[in-house]
Amino acid sequence: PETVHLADYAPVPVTVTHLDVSFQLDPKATRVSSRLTCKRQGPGEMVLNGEGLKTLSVTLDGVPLDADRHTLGDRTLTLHDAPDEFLLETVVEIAPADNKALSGLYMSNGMYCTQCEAEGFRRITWMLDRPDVMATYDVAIDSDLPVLLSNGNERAAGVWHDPWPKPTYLFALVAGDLVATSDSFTTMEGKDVALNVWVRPGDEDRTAYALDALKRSMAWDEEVYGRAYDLSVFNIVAVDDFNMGAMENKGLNVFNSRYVLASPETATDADYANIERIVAHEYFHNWTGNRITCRDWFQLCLKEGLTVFRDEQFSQDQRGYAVQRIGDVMNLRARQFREDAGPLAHPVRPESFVEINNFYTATVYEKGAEVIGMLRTLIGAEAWDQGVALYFERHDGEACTIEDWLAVFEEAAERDLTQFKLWYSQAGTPRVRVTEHFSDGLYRIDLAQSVPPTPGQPDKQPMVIPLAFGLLDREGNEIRPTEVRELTTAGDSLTFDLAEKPVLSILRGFSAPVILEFDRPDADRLTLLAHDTDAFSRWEAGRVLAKDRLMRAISEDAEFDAGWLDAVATLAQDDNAEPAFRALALALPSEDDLAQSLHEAGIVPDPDRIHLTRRAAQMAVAERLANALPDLRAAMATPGAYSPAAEDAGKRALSASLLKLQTMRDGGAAARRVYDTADNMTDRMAAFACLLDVGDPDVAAQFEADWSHDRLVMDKWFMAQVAHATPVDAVGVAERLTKRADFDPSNPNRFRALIGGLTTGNPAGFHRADGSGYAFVTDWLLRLDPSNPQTAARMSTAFDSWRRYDADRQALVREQLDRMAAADPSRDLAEMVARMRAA
Ligand code: HT7
Ligand code: ZN
Repeated sequence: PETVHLADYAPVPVTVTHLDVSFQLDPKATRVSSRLTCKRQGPGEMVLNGEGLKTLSVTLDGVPLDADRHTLGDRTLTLHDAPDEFLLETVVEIAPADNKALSGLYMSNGMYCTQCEAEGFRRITWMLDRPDVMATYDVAIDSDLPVLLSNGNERAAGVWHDPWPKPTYLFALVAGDLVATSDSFTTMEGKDVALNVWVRPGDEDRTAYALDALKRSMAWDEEVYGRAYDLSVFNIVAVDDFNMGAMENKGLNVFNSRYVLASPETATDADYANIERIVAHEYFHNWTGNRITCRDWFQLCLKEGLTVFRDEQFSQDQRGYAVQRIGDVMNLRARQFREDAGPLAHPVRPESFVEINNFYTATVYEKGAEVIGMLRTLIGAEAWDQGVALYFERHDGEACTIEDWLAVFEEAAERDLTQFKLWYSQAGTPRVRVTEHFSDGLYRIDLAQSVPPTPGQPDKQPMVIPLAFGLLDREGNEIRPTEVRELTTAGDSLTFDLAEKPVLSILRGFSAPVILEFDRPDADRLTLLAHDTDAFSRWEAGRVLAKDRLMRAISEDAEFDAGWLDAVATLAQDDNAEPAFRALALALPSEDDLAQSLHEAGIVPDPDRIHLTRRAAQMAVAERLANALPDLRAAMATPGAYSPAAEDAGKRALSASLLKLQTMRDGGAAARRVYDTADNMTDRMAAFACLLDVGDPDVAAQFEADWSHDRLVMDKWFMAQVAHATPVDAVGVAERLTKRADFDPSNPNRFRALIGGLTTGNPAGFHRADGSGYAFVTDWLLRLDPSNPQTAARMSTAFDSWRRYDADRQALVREQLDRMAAADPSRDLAEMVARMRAA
């Protein structure tokens, strides 16, 4: 398959400025008639994209095209001598009911919907399917279905006009038997906007939170970024079959139903938080992505990194800075650091790809957001605000590049960002080694940076790394508040005149996405854990202590010492700290995190040993806190009606952590009481997980009896059973569940719940030494791939850490990668497998 290179970008010789498209909907034979207003902007042939289209006619200015004036290929329609201005009309037929790839126009539970990012529009009709071609749209939908939606404003039933020029990837059409929950919003410019959340009949009592999140997002973008909405209507539609989380189509966002539907009985606090974040994310794209879009797909981070940065800011404002930031860093480390450390490592702005869908990654999204956070830290809030304002003013209506983005900040901050730009082109997580020296009243910090080699990038240059730090005295009093220094060379030093050696609090707020290598006394970490003014650093100190204990227990059989257990217990009981923070402080590093850290320390990780040692550490914490657990849990009660807001959610999070510890001591008695009396899904799921952990024989059947009618709740049921099976049983449990009639692999949520329950939720089960986990996952990837290559390729990343493990496991994984490569996989899966095999 062809590799696309950033360096080969060239604008189109003929562009499309307007599209008139009409749909006669039919599951097996939808007719799409389109009229493209085309305009030449340079010499060359016009090459339109199409995929799987049955072409019924092609005319230019009303005249059927002569054979010598065009070439109709499988995936291209080439016009050899197109005039300067013309109308190109095509009629094609497609079969949405047969489209199981969920890209283009497809059907989900009798409803028509589209997914066009990145290159799905070409599966609908012939078009220049690339983001730098921006056109206005008129859409007419002919169908008996009651609700007919597209982008823009509605002119008549099923007739839509979108006045804002947009690329094809933002096109959307939805048709179905849907019901709306509606509201309105008046923008700061005085425009009244109708807001609708469309769902299948029966789901309408679960839309209130998404609608509320939408209104809060609209107000926030006005207040913080001065950005107002620009159409008369904003529609959100919930779809059960969806490859990703949601899609920001202009004026018509399409969502995976799991990120819209919520009620206290069916959704957990985490679900609510995700709905809030994703609704905001898609809404924020209206400016960062839609009004200003990407010139080409290599610039994906231009919209995604920035929009993640904005949704993280929004969530911090809604839920509290510290807890949100810690959660975002945990997510970054779990997904992006892992990606950066393996064969799939790539720059925030990749330079080549085979299949763009494989680059909707944690690196582009989450590291992309961190890069923007660093930019803001480096230039300061004022220059940031000026630069962002200039970006909106200068580039509204354009398809832009990272160069355009950085140029506005170079101007606003009067600063050369050439070195900073390396963050976009160099893959790999930088290491910053910190060493301290103190003598004769002089305190010196030596800093050294390095970036590890990654595929295709053996040598790296030093980056600009903003290091936020502060100093504490030995009693934990802050003696120097937070300041930021920039590390721009391979090595540098900071010096301070001080009477005694201080306690350094460095990388406050996680000021750069780097790995700190800092060997320091436990006493310093304990001081930070107890006293640091920066909540992130406080949490981080506890995390480093825990990881150190776990790594030594795994590799040297070390005991869990009383000093550490006391510190954990003190924090768990610290009423001055918010419950959500205490819950985060109680959470031990994940098994995957430990496996990666052991690997980096030169120790081959043993998944079973990691699993058992982590459980032993939990047991040690449970014993240390034993007498306090019931009262502590009681203090976290949230009487009154369920509220998904951060305060109550934090109490439930701590309560769930404590219940897990209590279960280790009482065999599930407390969890059983919670399960039987819970009035919300957060508490019920926490208890369900505990009961699965102790092998409760009835709870899975009870849960099923209560919830078999609810697809989203049953996804949780599938996932939890696999994730909480013992490692020995996990593959068998997963296999048994795949045989059920309600395991429908063509539904990505169900597929991800079950297969992800094993690969992510149960690492020791996935990495069974007999290779059964690897073979099971490969079987299912190969079954899914022919119909849904995007999701198969995405799920294949489970294998990206295979080089960490012992030779036997590596051989078993290689066998499966070879099997996939030999099975004539899709372009999507083939690219992923090739990259992982190359390692
Ligand atoms: N921009 C959206 C990305 C997306 C997507 C990409 C490929 C295939 C299917 C997809 N569905 C959604 C989502 C976002 O980042 O907001
Ligand atoms: Zn996005």
